[in-house]
Amino acid sequence: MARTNDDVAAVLEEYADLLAITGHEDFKIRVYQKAARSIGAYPDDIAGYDAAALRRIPNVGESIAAKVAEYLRSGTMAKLEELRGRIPAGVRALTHIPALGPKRAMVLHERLGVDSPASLESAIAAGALRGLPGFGPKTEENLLHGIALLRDSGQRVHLGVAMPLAEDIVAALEAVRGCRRCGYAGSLRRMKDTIGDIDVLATSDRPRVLMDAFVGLSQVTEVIVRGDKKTSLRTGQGLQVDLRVVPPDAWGAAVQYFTGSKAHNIRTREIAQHHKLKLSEYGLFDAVTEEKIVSRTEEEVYQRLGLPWIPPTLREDTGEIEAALAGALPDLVTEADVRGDLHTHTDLTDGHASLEDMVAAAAARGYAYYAVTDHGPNLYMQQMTLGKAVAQRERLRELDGAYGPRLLHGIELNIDPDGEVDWPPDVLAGFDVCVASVHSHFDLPRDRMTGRLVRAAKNPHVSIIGHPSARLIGRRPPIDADWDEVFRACARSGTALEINAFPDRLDLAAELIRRARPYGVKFAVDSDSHAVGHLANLRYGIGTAQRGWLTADDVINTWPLDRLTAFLRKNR
Ligand code: DGT
Ligand code: CA
Ligand code: CA
Ligand code: ZN
Repeated sequence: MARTNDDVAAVLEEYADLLAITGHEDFKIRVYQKAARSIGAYPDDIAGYDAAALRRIPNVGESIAAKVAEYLRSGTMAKLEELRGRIPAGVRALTHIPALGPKRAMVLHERLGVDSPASLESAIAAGALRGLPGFGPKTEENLLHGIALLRDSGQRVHLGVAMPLAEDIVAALEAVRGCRRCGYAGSLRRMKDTIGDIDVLATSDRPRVLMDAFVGLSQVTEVIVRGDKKTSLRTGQGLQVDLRVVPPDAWGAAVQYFTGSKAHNIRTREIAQHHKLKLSEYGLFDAVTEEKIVSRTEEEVYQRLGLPWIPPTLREDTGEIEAALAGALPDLVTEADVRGDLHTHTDLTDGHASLEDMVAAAAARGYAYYAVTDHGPNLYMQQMTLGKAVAQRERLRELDGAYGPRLLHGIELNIDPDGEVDWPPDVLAGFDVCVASVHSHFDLPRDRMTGRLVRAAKNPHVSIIGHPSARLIGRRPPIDADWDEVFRACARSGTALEINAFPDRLDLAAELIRRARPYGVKFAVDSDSHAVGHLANLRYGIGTAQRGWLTADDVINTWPLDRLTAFLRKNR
């Protein structure tokens, strides 16, 4: 997705937040939020657009177009600056605490002078909220939980933020004269679901030129440290980026070292010592003579340690060293194995693109099949009806094959607190694929939550449980269930668990995937796209699947269509 669009979307969201804090009408706030989402999802880069061009974007009216044009021209918006001047940044941070809306954040600011999550914590501890209307003891508990959640997510960002930024930086550095190789390492290369900082590695005989280019990047707002071996800086989003430059022949050793994880590296160093070798970011050396043995490629480094090359997504010291020594590393699923996407939306519900545009984009990705799964009627604000679904099905059948992929007509059902879904069996039977997801009642007691998911899995029409834990990274914790019980039910009933590739979900998470696999559970790696640009998020889901040690055979949307459709029918 285009950088400018994300940038503008963030600015409009901030503006909407500030409007909410200053007590503006809900409808006005929603207008900005909707525009933010539309611009974020708009497929073309809006850099350089004028107001007239901006107005062609859905949900962008005259006054927003003018503000955005001003921002694109000048890098700022007068109205936004005015509000920023009135509201301390910490108060806006308060609105990001789950369980605290903007209105109540403003009450806390005005009545108690609370101006950050930390000062709210102190105020609660001091009992300052007692007696404030609308803040009972239960609220205090929720707020403390919300603050903890916010802190856990810390300054870490999800892959959807870090990856495009890292790719832009790598591309910019590769273009610098004297740069021999450049790539990202660290948790990003391991495709961890959250990233603390971005580690970029380059080889060059002239490191200073690279460092100059690095600190001169447009994304940089602060240089933290600058040296010839390592330079660290901070971007506008507050994210730290480290660049390390090593001599050209040290690439393999350096990328192995800085990919980590720390725990994995401790093991590889131990193995080196065991062989009377010494492993560093500069190479693998003889421990006695200090003579360099290998350093050019990762493969050589691993090989001299008596190991096959280990995929970065496995490098967490959770069994990959033992598997490598035993010749039992999994043959991991890759993005190239994927033949289709089984959970996507259109503008019939909350998607931003038409059926035709989504299907054309799926075709451009070379998919053999593609499922459209708009929201079922029980997600009331989406206003789905059976009539609309059937009309969509007819249109989809007309388009089938016209663009390339076989089109599957699906629906994303809502699992109610008892495990029931939106429509009766005879209606569900009309769909090619039913995804069923939890979209409400996230706090049921464990027993009820488990029963709910098991019941949904046993439904003969439900083929995939969508984003099974319902977590939103940094915003909502996973639901609590007896997952082993759920996995058993899914394996027995032939229901796939989704690996939702949306970067703020990545759900199931890798740890649960790995725990589910031995039960014989199958998985669907889906983009849950709400816009054309989201289809490419699939790679984050594949990274997560790899971190869960999955092979292509474990993932139903790598299968040929006939095997897939047999699975989706669940022996009905
Ligand atoms: P993150 O940034 O918290 O998401 O996680 P990582 O794994 O990217 O960690 P980071 O950025 O601290 O370090 C990058 C890699 O460098 C790490 O995975 C392993 C390697 N490394 C090995 N030894 C050390 C060390 O002593 N200090 C640091 N900073 N990195 C080390
Ligand atoms: Ca890092
Ligand atoms: Ca780092
Ligand atoms: Zn959903």
